[in-house]
Amino acid sequence: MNAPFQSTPAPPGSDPRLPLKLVIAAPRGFCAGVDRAIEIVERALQKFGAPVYVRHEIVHNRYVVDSLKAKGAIFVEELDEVPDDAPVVFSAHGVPKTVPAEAERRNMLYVDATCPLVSKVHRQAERQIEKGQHILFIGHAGHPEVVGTMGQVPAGQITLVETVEDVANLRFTAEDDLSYLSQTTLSVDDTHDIIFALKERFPQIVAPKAEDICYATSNRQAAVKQIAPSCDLVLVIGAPNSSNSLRLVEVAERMGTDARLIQRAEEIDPSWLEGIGTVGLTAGASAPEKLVREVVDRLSDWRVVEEDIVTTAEENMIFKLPRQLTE
Ligand code: 0O3
Ligand code: SF4
Repeated sequence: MNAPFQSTPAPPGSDPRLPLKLVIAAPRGFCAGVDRAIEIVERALQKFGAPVYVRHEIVHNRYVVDSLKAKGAIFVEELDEVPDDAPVVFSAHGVPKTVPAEAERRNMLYVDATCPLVSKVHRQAERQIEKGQHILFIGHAGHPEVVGTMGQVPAGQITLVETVEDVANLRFTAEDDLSYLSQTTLSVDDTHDIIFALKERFPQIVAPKAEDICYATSNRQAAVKQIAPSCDLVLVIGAPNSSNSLRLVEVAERMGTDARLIQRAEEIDPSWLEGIGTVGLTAGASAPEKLVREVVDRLSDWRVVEEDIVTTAEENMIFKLPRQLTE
């Protein structure tokens, strides 16, 4: 005898009749530095053939890394994992000076995919040291960009500052020659607070020529600020080790809106949508647009999604590729 037909109950939070407003932030996702870094690996694969080694994740995104692995890239953390005769690309986050120095000593073929906006901070650090200033560097300890930028100058001439509290504990005086710089992917608001505290304690401190937090970081944060108040939940596509993506979650939470960092659509639990009418969606600078569409599709499996794109800035930045790969 056939079992009586039973329909599977819809998961909590899903109701195919209920509309879900989806507010998609713009700008979101890839920035010019990430586009360039990925293209560098792809062109290096075409020019030199596989395998091409990449020191550190080219950008902090598993989907991007896996796609490049499938084309023949091999990801390692340190240069000593790369054979002398294999080409190697340095990640978009930048490297300390010791890394290209070692590559040159070993006569290696290397391509530097450091974002030009990170390199600009590197050059500023060198100039500040030449002027005899001690650098107070605002950033997150252990992040590869911080390791890279701090590694542009002699160890005793740069001090990491992570919080406003750190400023109070610095052992410098109002007579010391000081300047500051920052990581490019920080919270705009937190960094302003730290800079305010630095200027209060050290009125003589020299500021960088232009703000180090990059256009992509600040545009993505401003877009989340704009959409978060009208959302019940904000989804941020990005990796747990992606500084700029983590900052987007913080921005939404500070606006009083629940926010979740997800790497892929499959991580979304339909129960998150229970009682929710509006979801905000954005993506960190290292998250491909394909993953945004994947999220829209998954939400559409459960609810009637009405998309609304909110644009707070236009971006048209493009960075040149290294000459090694265009000649
Ligand atoms: O620096 P962050 O962890 O945000 O790096 P991502 O996620 O790879 O994004 C690209 C940003 C970058 C390469 C440094 O500015
Ligand atoms: Fe460059 Fe900014 Fe993108 Fe970092 S987030 S890679 S600094 S453009």
